Formats: sequence, structure tokens, C-alpha cells
Amino acid sequence: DRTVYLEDYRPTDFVLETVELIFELGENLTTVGSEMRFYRRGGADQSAPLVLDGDSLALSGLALDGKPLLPERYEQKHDKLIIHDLPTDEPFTLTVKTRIKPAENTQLLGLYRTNGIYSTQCEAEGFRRISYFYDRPDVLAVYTVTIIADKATSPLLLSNGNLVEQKELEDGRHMAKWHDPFPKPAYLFALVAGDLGMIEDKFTTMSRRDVTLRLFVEHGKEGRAGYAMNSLKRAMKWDEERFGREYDLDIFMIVAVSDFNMGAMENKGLNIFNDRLILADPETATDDDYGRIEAVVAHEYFHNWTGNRITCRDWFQLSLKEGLTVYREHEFSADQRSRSVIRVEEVKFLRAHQFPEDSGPLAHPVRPTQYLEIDNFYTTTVYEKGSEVSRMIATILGQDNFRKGLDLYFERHDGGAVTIEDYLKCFEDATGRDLSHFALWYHQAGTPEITASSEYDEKVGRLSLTLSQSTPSTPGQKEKKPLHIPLRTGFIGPNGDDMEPSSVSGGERRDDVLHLTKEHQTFVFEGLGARPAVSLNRDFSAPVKIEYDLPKEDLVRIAQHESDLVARWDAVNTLALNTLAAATRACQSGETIPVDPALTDTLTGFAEDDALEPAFKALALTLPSELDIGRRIGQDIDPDAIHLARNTVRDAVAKAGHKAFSALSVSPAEDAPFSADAESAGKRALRNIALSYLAAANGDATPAKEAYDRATNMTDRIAALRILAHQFTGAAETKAALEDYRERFAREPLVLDKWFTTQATIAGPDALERVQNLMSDTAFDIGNPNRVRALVGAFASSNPSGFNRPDGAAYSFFANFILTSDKRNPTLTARLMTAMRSFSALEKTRREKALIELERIASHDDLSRNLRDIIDRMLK
Ligand code: HT7
Ligand code: ZN
Repeated sequence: DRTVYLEDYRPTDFVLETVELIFELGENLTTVGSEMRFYRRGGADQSAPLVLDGDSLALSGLALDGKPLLPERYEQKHDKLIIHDLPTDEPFTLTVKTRIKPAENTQLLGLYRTNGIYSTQCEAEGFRRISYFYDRPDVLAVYTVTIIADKATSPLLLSNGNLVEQKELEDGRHMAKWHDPFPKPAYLFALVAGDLGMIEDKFTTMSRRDVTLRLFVEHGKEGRAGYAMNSLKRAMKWDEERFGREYDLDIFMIVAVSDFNMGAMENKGLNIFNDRLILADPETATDDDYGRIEAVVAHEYFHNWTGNRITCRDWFQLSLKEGLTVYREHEFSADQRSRSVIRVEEVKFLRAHQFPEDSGPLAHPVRPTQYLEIDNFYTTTVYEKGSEVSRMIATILGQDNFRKGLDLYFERHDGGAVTIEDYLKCFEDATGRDLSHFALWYHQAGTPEITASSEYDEKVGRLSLTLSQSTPSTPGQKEKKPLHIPLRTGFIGPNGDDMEPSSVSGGERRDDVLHLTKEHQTFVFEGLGARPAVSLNRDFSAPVKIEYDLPKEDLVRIAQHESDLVARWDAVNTLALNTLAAATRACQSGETIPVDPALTDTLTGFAEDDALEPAFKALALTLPSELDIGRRIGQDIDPDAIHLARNTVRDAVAKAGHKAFSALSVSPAEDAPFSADAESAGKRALRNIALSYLAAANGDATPAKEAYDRATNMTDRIAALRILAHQFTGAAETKAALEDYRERFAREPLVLDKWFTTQATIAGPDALERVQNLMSDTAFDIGNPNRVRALVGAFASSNPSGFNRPDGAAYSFFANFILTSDKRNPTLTARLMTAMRSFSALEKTRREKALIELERIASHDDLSRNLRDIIDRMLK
């Protein structure tokens, strides 16, 4: 059993001070020389051997202080290199030589070569695929890296830190030497070599130091890198202004590569990105793409302080860097764009991805205590719930105190590898507030559920609000304790204005935050002259589910008048979900499908309200997805019934709001020159949602086809293509638009990903055959994670009626795909597999068919550790 436990954490027996690496790059054979300076840690077992990590390495040399080591002094066992009889008092140098094959590395972990580019991915445990090493985050060393390669094919040789030497060698080769003065763990090491284009800029820091900024992309794509560069400069400025954080090297580089397992990687001074998160121009990128690029460029940059300067002691602390950095990224996006719109998007994401994870077989705490494969813990719980936990600390302490705590964290732990306890202690020490109860959020998995009920005593103007909390059992954690939950709460009077109680008893209330700390708690509010509509969890101040039987008129009042826009959106969303769930039930029992006029009226009201910002209106007008409806129903899910119910409700909304949607669909924004800013994006989003309702109301593909033909940017083009493909699947207009798109972007793999996804998500039983045919398209490449996610990933995770065909054929296809893909790329495959984690919520026939295929996968005894871990937990 290779399970790793938090309680087993021990510091290393040896301290690594410096490492000198020499890479001689060849695609079929690369040699890596590593010279490491160690000394024995005081107090450690003085006879302990040095145990280094390795994975798929060929060892070609081993020397101690320059002398080859005799075979009896070392052993290679279970991927470890174990060296005995090392000096006790004085430091020593160990030289290790390894051979690796970058072109054969399809896992994209370690050093790999694709499309003529050598690049690395070392987080979490990729460095051990390059050389034997202390591959753990609490070993921080100073690196000097020499890269030797053929100059014609690899004119560019990059690593972390500063370039200290560069020269020509014989046989057409050249070398570059880089030195990074900041001690770092191996997971932040990076190397890139190849032939790439570049754009350059500079940033002057708050202490007036000039930093060179370089962004490398495929030749010919330089024109699409400007937005990412601009985002980087805004992020650097923002981090100085908001958190007092200044960049620390003379150069900051970003390289965009096309084969990458995740979004991006924060290697010190040399970030490596999936090119889909760098490249953007109006013709090829949507507004959502622009938003994501801005966010991820900022996220990786922010890691320079939260992750790199202060890193994790061990991988159980992953949320220390990821949760905090996501929170910083969210605050950045909120400051750059519309705060409420950004917050609604975060809430939607959390509910769509983290809540299901937290209520399914893969649930785990923000700070787990054990793992089999750490790659599988880069999850929405560690990232997004982790971010929400930091946000709650800010809500509890207030922004100024949050900043004080974070300042202390940077001061106290700079250069360290620390724990979540160290992080929390800084907030306690800086503010005097006890966070010991709050800390449970890190340790307890599962989404807390709050039941609310209220009573209003008209005679005395008193409102009693009773809140009860519970957290469902999760794997390995049966019993749960009550948490400290900060709930922003508003009282909306009959005229729509906020009401303020004269006093509160039953618990702490500061500003509009109620501090729920017990299992059951009754807050009593005095001085409320009329019965208010109670708006719970404003701004989504806590990541919880709330069961509150609000009268419908209260929900409508909140939807129409709440001063907090997030709560307004949530109220409309609840109205819509109630209607959609009722419609689904009717559909299953063969009754006429009811559509609540309160919903259609409220939505039409939103469509007609000129005071609201367009981006917010677009969000409010978007009906919950079929997956959202399924999650709301929770069990015995029938995706076909949901599909039919949603279309029926959509058509009713479309008909009721026809006039308003017609007005919105001809917004003048279309003719203005393109700008990627949030306001322009909001106008496009609103026009496109209006267009989709009109298409539903009129049942005519022509307007969408015309919109497709006249589109001058990708947002409008793909929106029109989606309407055609999803609402007019077999129509001649749809066929023509799909063919046009395929041809127009024939040489643009990233842009064709949108074409793959649009078709993979067409509802209904034909989806499987469509996906299978698309896999034979020459643009599909099973070796490229973006292609796989765009087609197979989108089909499995975002096409509920198509993927969950009642005959189970799609499960069987998917299982075969998983088994093949696992041989090539386990990290990617294990992530794809999670698309089926909620299979047990399906109705019986589908659930049983899904189970057969999952068990078939599990019965293979040669699965990767990544896939074995996921499938076994799914089936437990
Ligand atoms: N910290 C980075 C995580 C990451 C990663 C993890 C496992 C395998 C491949 C990976 N690529 C990047 C990205 C981030 O969260 O900032
Ligand atoms: Zn991150």
C-alpha cells in the first residue's frame, strides 16, 4: 500500500543546499547531470542513508565528492536511490547522472518534447522523472542550470532565475546557464528549449526596479499574446497596491505550450502555460476566454508570493498555496471587472463542481490527511473551497484585519515551507481573534446544510430566525461537528428597501454578518416594523446549502429589490430551479408541464430593466443547466425528462419575454469596434442570450444563421453556432455553419476545440455516434489533452442526456476510452474519469449500466496509480 499519511510527516535526514544541473538535450536521449551539495541535519539519525526519489529513470553515473560510488554503497529499490555510509560531520557533493527520453514521455510529467519544444512539468512529483532527488516541497535549494542543445532547432534555452552565461559550442550546439538566487522546491523547477516567437515588455515595480517581461508563443502567434501580457502587468500592479507584494527577479517569463495537462504552472520566474490560456484575439477567442486568461495569468503570477516565496511543507498543505491564490485571483477579477458578476460566476462554478465533489464518493477535506496519488488532489475542494475558506476569514475579521494577518504571514514565513496551522496562526496573532473553531473548515469534508425557519411577531415587530446546521457524512468521516459559519443576512421590507433591526440577540452579528456557531441557534431581531423577506447568505458569504421555505412572494421580492446583486441572482435562480424541478416531475408522470408565471414575469422584468448592467442581466436570464437541475433533484435522475422539461420552460420564458428579447437582440454593440473589456463583453452576452430565446420562441434557424454569418468576433460566432447546433440540430443552416467553421479554422486546433465541444454537447441519443465520428476527424489528436477534454471530456461531463443513454452504450465507449488513455496519460485520464463520480444519483437502469462499466475498468490489474485511486474511491 503506497498511501501517504499526514501523520507520517518527518523532515529529511539531510539538508540540500545547492544543486547544479546540466542538461544535454536530445529528443530521443537526454542526459541529466545533477551535482547536489548536502549536509546531515543536526539531531537526525546520524547513520541514516540518503533516500532519493526517482521514477522511470536510467541511472548512468553516481559519485561522491568526485569519486565514483562502489555498488555496495548504494541500492535502487522501488524507484528510490538509497545511498549508505555518508559523512556525518562535513558537507558532501553527490553527483547523479540519469538518462531520459523526452519524446516518449506521453504523460507530460517531467521533461517532455512535443511539437519540437522541450518543456517540463514538475508539480507535484515530476522532478523525480528527470533525476533522483529529494522531490518534496519542504526541500528548498538554490539551483544553477546549464542547458546544452542544438542551436538550429533549439535557439531558445530557458530556465528559472537570471541568465548568467551563454555561448556557442562545437557541432552546432550552444549552451545557456541560469541561476535562481531564491531557494525553491523541485516542483518549481522549469526548463524550456525550442524555437518560439516572443513579445517583450517591461514593468517598473513600486521600488522603481525594472523587470523585463517576456512571453513566448509559437511563431506567427505573437499577435495573440498581447492580452496576456497586459493582464500580467495589471496583476503585478494590483498585487503591489492590494497586498504590498513586489516582484523579486529581474525577468519574468511565460511560455505557452500546446500539450499541457492542466491550465498553467507557476515555476519561479518561468511560468509555463497551456496555450489556450494565453492566445487570444477577437476572431478566435470568446469573452469567456479573455476572462479566463486574465484570471489564470494573474493566478500564476500571484503564486510568486503565495506558493513560491512561501511554499507548502508537504502536499497535504496544497490549499495553503492554491486556496489562497484562488482567493487572490478572485479578488483581482472582481476589481478588474464587475464584482457582483464575478461573484455570481464563482458561486455557479462552486455549486456545479465543488458541491458535487463534496457530496460524492471523492469528497475530502480542504486539508486531506491521506492520499494515494497527489495528482488527484488538485481538486475544486482544495482550490475553490479553499478559496472560500480564506474569504470567510476575511469576512469574519474584516478586510483590514485580513490584510494585517497576511502581512504577518509574509513577514514571518518568507523563504519557508509551512502548514495551514502556520497560516491561521498569523491571523490569530495579528488580530487576537481565536480561529480554533473556524479551523474545522479545513478538516471537515462535506457541504454544510442549513435549515432556516422564521417567525414574525407583528405586535412587537420581532423576527425570530432559527438556523440549524448539519454536515452529511463523507468517506472516512462519519460524525461531523457544527462549524463557525459567517452568514451575511439582509432584511428586505415590503417596499423593497433594506430594514435594520434595532437589536439582535441569540448570537453575534457584526455589520450584516450573523455568526452561526452552534448546531441550533435562534437569532431574535427587534424593531422590525413590518415582516421582512429574509435574505440569507448574501454575497454567498459561506459555501453552504440552505433549505429555507421562503414564501414565493418573498423570493420574488428579493429577486426584484435586494441591494446585494448576488442574492438577487440567487433568488431568480431558486425560482427557476423550483419551476424546472416541478416541470421534470410532471414530465416523468406524463402530466402537462407547469410553468410558474412568477418565473416568466420576473425574468421578463429583468429583461426590461435598463438600470441593470448587461452582464448581470445575462446571468439572471440564463436558466439553470440540465446538470444543475439534476443536482437539485438529487436522486433517481432521469436526464431525458430534465432535457424535455428545461426546453419546455425555456420556450415558455421565450414566448412570455418575446418583446423584450427582440429589443435586446438588436443591441447596437454588435457594430462597435471590438473591445475585450467587461462592459462590452456583458453587452455581447446579453444579446446572445436574447438571440437564443428568440430562436426558441420563433422556431426558426434563420436569425441564428444570419448572426453566424455576420459575426466579427468569436463570442458572437460560437454563440450563434451553439444555438444552431443545440436548438436546430439537423437543419441545413446548422450543417452549413458547422462546415464553414471547420474550414475557416482548419489550421487552428485551439479554435476547433470549440467546434468539438459544441457538437459533443448536442443532447440526445445520437451524441455518441457524433462523438465517435468526430474522433476520426484529422483535427482530433488523442495525445493532446485539450483535444481530449474538448471532445470526450465535454461529452462525458456536459451532455447529460447524450452520455447517459439508457442503453449504456456511451458508458461502454467511455470505459474503453479511459482504458486506452490511461496507458498514455494517467493524470489526464483520472481527471476524465471523475465525470462519472455522481453515477449513483442516476435512475436505476442507467445507474446499473454505469456500474457495470466502472467495475469493468476496476477489474483491470494494470491501471495507473492515478486511475486506480479514483475508480476505487468511486466504487467504495
Ligand atoms: N500549481 C499548478 C498545478 C499544476 C499541476 C498539478 C498536477 C499535474 C500537472 C499540473 N500542472 C499544473 C497550477 C496552479 O494551480 O496554479
Ligand atoms: Zn495555483
